[in-house]
Amino acid sequence: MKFLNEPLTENRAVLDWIEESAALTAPDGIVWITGDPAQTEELKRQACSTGEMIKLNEELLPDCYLHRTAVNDVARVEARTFICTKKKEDAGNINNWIEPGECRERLSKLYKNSMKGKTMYVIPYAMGQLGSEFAKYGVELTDSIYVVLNMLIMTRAGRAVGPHLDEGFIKGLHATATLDPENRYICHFPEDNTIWSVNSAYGGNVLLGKKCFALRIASYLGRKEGWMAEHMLILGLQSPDGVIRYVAAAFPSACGKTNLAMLIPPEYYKKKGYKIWCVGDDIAWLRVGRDGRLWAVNPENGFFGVAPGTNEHSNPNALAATRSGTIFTNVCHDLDNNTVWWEGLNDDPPEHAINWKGEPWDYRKYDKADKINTSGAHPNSRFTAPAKNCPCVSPEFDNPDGVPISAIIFGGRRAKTAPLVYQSFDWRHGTFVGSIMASETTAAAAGAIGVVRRDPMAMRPFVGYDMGQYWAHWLEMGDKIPDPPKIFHVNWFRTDGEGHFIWPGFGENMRVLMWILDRCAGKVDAKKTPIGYVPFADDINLEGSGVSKDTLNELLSIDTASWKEDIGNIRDFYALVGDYVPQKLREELDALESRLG
Ligand code: OXD
Ligand code: MN
Repeated sequence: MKFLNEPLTENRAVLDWIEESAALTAPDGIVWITGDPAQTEELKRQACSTGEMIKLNEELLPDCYLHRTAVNDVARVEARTFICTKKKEDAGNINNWIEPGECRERLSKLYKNSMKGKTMYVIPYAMGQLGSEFAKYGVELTDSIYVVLNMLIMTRAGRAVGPHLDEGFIKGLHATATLDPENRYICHFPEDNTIWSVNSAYGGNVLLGKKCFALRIASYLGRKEGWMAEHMLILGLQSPDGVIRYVAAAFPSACGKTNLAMLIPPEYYKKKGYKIWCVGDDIAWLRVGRDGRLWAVNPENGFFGVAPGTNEHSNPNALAATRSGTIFTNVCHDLDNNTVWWEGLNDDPPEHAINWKGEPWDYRKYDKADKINTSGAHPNSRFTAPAKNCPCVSPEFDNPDGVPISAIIFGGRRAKTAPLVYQSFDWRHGTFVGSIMASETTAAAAGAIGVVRRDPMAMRPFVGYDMGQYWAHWLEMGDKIPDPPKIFHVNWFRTDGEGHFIWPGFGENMRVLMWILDRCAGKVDAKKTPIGYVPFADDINLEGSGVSKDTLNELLSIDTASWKEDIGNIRDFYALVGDYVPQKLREELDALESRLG
């Protein structure tokens, strides 16, 4: 094997697999990623010398870089994402499936000699704190320096991981190949702890520790081993007495997960001494703790956040996290001061700039109706920032035991159906509430407005096996947690007759978190309704919010007609999920229908 530096393990399984992958892809040499600063600096230098990355203004954005992906390769591609279990029914009706043997044969042709003239990088990495009961290990092979540098931010990678590979590891093979979108594949072999990704260089498809491992493969392992991998943020809410209570929350994309995770309390609460700590913004791994509660870690080490819309008002903590040591992808390059810009950063777009496609950009030609072609930054442009940069990163961030979860929150974007907040009756009903989660398309997106997309637990694109069996796993976990979190549902997106949002959102969402935690502590009563427990309006503090009691009453009202309409849509979705939908959830659906009358 053409190792250009010392391997970080002598583990035969690791070395044999690298050898086999190198025989297929034929790189000129193989480099182990150590995480040593000298190696990282040399890789950055190389990437800048080839134009793969652009070094930004060292004074204004120290150690920050800009990268552009191919214009046809700017987002996760669900249609090209596959779960390759031996039996199709184990992947389920929601996932795309290819038989593993056929998949390997098809992809081997694409991998063949694809690294000729290139270096193969071997990235040993951990998801979770090294040595923690939660931690799992992986090795990603890639021909992209951009991937290496992102993985060094997003995971705990390098030398220290070597000895842990003996505990087992997930194999990830990524080749950039020709970036042919017709032959782009993101394939998971959960029965074989393997991920194959080819013909993409976009983060969500190629940073294999993230969605591929920490959600798809991990959800499969979690079911086998009795824990959970979820698409959830984790935050801690500290009261003036110093006590911190934690919640985990799952929302579909574009529903403000990163913003909630880094929320700044409204003045009213800040003055009293309340504070929010961010443990994670995207993924939670959850286990039953020795004390009978559910405990969570964020297996990642950085944030891969959407840049557009991030600003001093919407999320000052995320913005602060991107001011050093960050890789920007597909944002706008401000040539006057060699910094970056994106739509929604401020009202001051750069005069001389290069857009996300690498072309000269004139902000005067921006057309909201044609964002992709006229914006400076791609709507899905990203920052990859170290978690430690975030001013509100939790002191428990590195705690190998994680944090105890008091509440699980599901949420979606619903104009009418869901009230601002409600609580499920119990874990089983809460699992039902998660299974019927949905979001409506908005006027901003192409296509019809108000179309409901079911996105159970925000995991539709991320469950590595059958959705019905995933719900069954949720129910089984409920039986295993002696002191389970309470389960809630929130909706920040309710609108009035003219389609305007009636809840201010952002920091004001703290008021809803306070009610949720009061419910968990048994401090407030609630109104029992057909859908769950809804707050009494007096129990949500509106001081300084600008929201009137009448508006709050409207936010908390239940639109029975739209709920009844929803029942049919849920039945259709359950039919699509198929035979493994647990009987208990079907009963919950019938019970909801009969309570609605
Ligand atoms: C996502 C992401 O697509 O976190 O959910 O990038
Ligand atoms: Mn996500």
